Amino acid sequence: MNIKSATYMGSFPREAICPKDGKPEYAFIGRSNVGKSSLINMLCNRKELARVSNKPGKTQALNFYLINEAWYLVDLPGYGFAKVSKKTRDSWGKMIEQYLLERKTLQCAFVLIDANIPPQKIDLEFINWLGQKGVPFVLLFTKTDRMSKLQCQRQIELFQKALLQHWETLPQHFVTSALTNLGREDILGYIANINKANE
Ligand SMILES: Nc1nc2c(ncn2[C@@H]2O[C@H](COP(=O)(O)OP(=O)(O)O)[C@@H](O)[C@H]2O)c(=O)[nH]1
Ligand SMILES: [Mg+2]
Repeated sequence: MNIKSATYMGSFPREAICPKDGKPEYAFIGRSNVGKSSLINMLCNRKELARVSNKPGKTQALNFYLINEAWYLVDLPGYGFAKVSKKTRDSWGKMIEQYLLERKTLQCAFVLIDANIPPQKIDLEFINWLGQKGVPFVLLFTKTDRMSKLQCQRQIELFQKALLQHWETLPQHFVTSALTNLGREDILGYIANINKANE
C-alpha cells in the first residue's frame, strides 16, 4: 500500500469525542518508550508525524492520524510508566480500556513488544486481558535492529512460550524496526487486506 497522505487529526481524551465518521481504525499500544510513535512515523514515511520522545509517558490522549483520507492510525498512551502518580495511571488505564472496549471502528490493536528485553508481566497481562475481552490484536516486536536475527528469534520464542501458558494458539506477529523499515510492507499489507474486506 502506498501512503499518499498522513494527517494529524487531533488528540482526544475520551472515546466518546473521537472522530465518528466510521472509517476503519488501527491502534498502537504498548509500554511507554516501546516505539509506538517511531513505528507510526515509519509506516507513514514521515519523520515527525507522531511525536517521538525520550521522555516516557508524554502521550496522554488518543492521538488520531488520518491515512490516505480512508483510515486511521491511533497512537494510544503508553501503559506501565512508573514515574507518574497512581491517580494519573488509573485514569489512563480507564481511557485505554474504554476506547478498546467501545470503539466499534477499531479493526485491530497493534500491541508493541520490545524484542530486546525478556517477556514482561505487564505486557502478558495486557495481552491476556485483550483475549478475555475479545479485542482483535496482533503483536509487533520492536527495535529489532539492536540485535542479531538469532537473538531476535530467541526472544520471540521466549515470549511465545510465556503466552502459551494462557493461550492455545499464538497470535499473529510482525518483526519490526523503525530504523531499517523492517516490517513496513507486511504491516501495511495486513491493514490493506482488512480495509478491503470492509469496503
Ligand atoms: N534502535 C531503535 N530505536 C528505536 C526504534 N523505535 C523507537 N526507538 C527509540 O526508542 C525511544 C522511544 O521511542 P518512541 O517512538 O517515542 O516510543 P513511544 O513512547 O512508544 O511512542 C526513542 O528514543 C526512539 O528513537 C527502533 O526501531 N530501533
Ligand atoms: Mg509516543
